[in-house]
Amino acid sequence: MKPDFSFYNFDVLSSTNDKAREFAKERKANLVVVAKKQEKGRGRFGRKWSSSPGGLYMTIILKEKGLDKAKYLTFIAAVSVAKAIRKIAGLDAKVKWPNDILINHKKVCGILTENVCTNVNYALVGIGLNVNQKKFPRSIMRNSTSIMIESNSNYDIEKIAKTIINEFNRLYDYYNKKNYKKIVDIWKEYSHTLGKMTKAKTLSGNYTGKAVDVDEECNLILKLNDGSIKKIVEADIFVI
Ligand code: BT5
Repeated sequence: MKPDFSFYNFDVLSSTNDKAREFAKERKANLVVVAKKQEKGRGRFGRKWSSSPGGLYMTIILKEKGLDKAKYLTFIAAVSVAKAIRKIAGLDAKVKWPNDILINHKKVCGILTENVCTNVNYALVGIGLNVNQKKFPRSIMRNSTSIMIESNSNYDIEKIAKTIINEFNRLYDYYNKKNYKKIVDIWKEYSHTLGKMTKAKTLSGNYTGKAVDVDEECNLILKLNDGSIKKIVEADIFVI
């Protein structure tokens, strides 16, 4: 059965993922925490997420199927955002492995999925989407964009949030039914990455090759220049 998500709205939070963690510890799930701005928005590996007013900052709290399954939630969230952008703004949004959404090769959204482990496990799916911002801090200006910048119009952030959650709910059905292959297949339809020459920066070194596939465990498969195949589990990637 599809969950009925309820929204909890805040003007300012340190991070919607932190507030969601508090709710999860109180055993609350199927909630969406939304803030108009964040004071300490974060990305993967403790990086900063620029969270000025005009963006959408939200975290979905879900009961987890297993800690190794959270990556499918990241994929579902990414596709939901891409679909919502296409529907509302008519822009060609694409998903970049593993957790970004791009418009015209620039980052419009990032996703941060975290876990809360008690005797019931929860997943916190954090989504940061640039909606009505007109500019960004200098350090990220070159590679960032917003729906406003790309379309020259302002959008109703609440409506976008609801559209994303509707799309998410539809895809979440596959997750509930453990149809993980379907999730990966749908993600591939929106992929910016596949078929492109790509550099992957991992903790164990850098690899350059053609992105030939994403496997059923959400790993990126690169065909390196020497013809060998390299499975990338976690990395930052750059299309070259
Ligand atoms: C991400 O990390 O892309 C995940 C971002 C998740 C943010 C949401 S907002 C709601 C929830 N609450 C939180 O505290 N977090 C989540 P990563 O792949 O590590 O990318 C981070 C990098 O993206 C930064 O180092 C910058 O280069 C860039 N960046 C930062 N802010 C950005 C923005 N607003 N738009 C585009 N790029 C940005």
